Amino acid sequence: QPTLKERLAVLIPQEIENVKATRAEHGKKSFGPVVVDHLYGGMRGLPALIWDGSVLDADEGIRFRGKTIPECQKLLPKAPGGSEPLPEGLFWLLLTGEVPTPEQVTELSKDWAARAAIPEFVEELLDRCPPTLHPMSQFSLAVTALNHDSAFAKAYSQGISKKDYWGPVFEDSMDLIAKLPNIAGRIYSNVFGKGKLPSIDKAKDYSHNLATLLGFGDNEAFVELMRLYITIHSDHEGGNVSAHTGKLVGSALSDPFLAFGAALNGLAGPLHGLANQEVLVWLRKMQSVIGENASDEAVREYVWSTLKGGQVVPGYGHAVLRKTDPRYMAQREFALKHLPEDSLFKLVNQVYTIVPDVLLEAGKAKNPWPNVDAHSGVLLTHYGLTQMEFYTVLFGVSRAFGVAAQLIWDRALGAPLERPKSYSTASIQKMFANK
Ligand code: NMX
Ligand code: MLT
Repeated sequence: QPTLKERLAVLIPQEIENVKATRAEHGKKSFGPVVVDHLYGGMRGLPALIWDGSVLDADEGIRFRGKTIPECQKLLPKAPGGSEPLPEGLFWLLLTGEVPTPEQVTELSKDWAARAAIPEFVEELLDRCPPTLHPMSQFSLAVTALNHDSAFAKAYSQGISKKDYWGPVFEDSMDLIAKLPNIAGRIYSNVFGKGKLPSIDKAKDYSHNLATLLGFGDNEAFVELMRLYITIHSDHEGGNVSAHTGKLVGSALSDPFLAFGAALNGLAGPLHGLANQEVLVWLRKMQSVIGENASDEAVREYVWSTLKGGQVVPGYGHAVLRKTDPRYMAQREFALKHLPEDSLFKLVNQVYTIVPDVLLEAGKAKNPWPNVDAHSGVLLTHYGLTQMEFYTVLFGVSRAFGVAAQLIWDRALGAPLERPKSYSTASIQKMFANK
């Protein structure tokens, strides 16, 4: 059976021809007009990027290479005795569009375990960070520093030909993903005083090792949660802040460590990945104000007070989605199976029955339904991972899968430097005067 890199080497020339043919046939076709509001409105809905791993439908949610989350849960290989997909298989799917065999997934687990060690100077860098530095800042520092050993940066400085870029970018991407559990584990241990890190077990899958490094390796349900969590957070087409940032920075031929370090800085914003931390902060604050087991009316009033205070309700709304996020539903299914009686899960359900109506009544949010971040913190809290400042780091470990897959394809297909056109308000006024 071919390895992932061998399979890619076959697929790349075919895809180069496929893109050529697509451009020859459709290259001059229009998606419709670009209007001035696109420029002021955060480019919402503006077709601008190629992203092959996944496409988001406003009503149906994400499909990874055409497959929904339930389809991935069914089709991708699982660990012996497990029922959630192994993220190794999802990475294979994102990169190739194909479902790997269990043997191919096992080889990927082994490959990543073999690449997992981080350089000593990166360990020292993390050890010197004050515990008060947000885990996401530490994460981005460490990932950026991995650029020290970038195969692509080295090959570029030695004059590698454009047609060969994808090889070292593939190696860097594999190293990047493989090293994230050790980085995340070290940050968790340093910031939350968890003591000496265990080492990677080369016979275990990626999620099992991540769980072990966080101190939860003996809890099989938590390991399963990590498999589901990494699978569903990996990719959300190309326009979200982290994915787009990674692609943009990669387009300057910055190596995958620099590109993904930048992506993490975007993920660290409260309207994006940090929302999973914000949800827990908001829920806890609500409990401190209205008490536990509060009535629906008290919850409704609290939601209104959040809106009246000029704040957003974290975990609700989306720039593209217009229905409940299927990633929320996948986590809800997990909770119903593993922790139906959890009190925080019950609160999340209660909030789910109240917030959409309030947001609709308030009349501003285009999507009143919950997104992925409304649910993840509750699951982590249930198993004892209660440090909410850490939650976005786990989102970041997962997002590396989607960003890395596209970086490899971008370099394989010779994607150009991104450089859209910008305008000033004065220039727009001048351009459209008397029109
Ligand atoms: N609570 C309160 N107001 C909201 C919310 C919300 N959850 N969602 C949207 N709005 C407001 C939004 O702030 C904007 O107000 P204004 O006109 O005063 O600027 C108005 O509704 C229209 O915004 P939309 O067009 O519906 O949303 P947009 O595409 O601009 O933003 C989000 C999308 C996700 C940034 C926004 O819904 C939001 O801030 N949600 C809460 C934060 C969150 O959960 N983010 C995580 C997203 C998923 N992820 O992981 O990245
Ligand atoms: C994501 O997973 O990136 C978020 O849902 C945000 C988005 O898609 O814009």
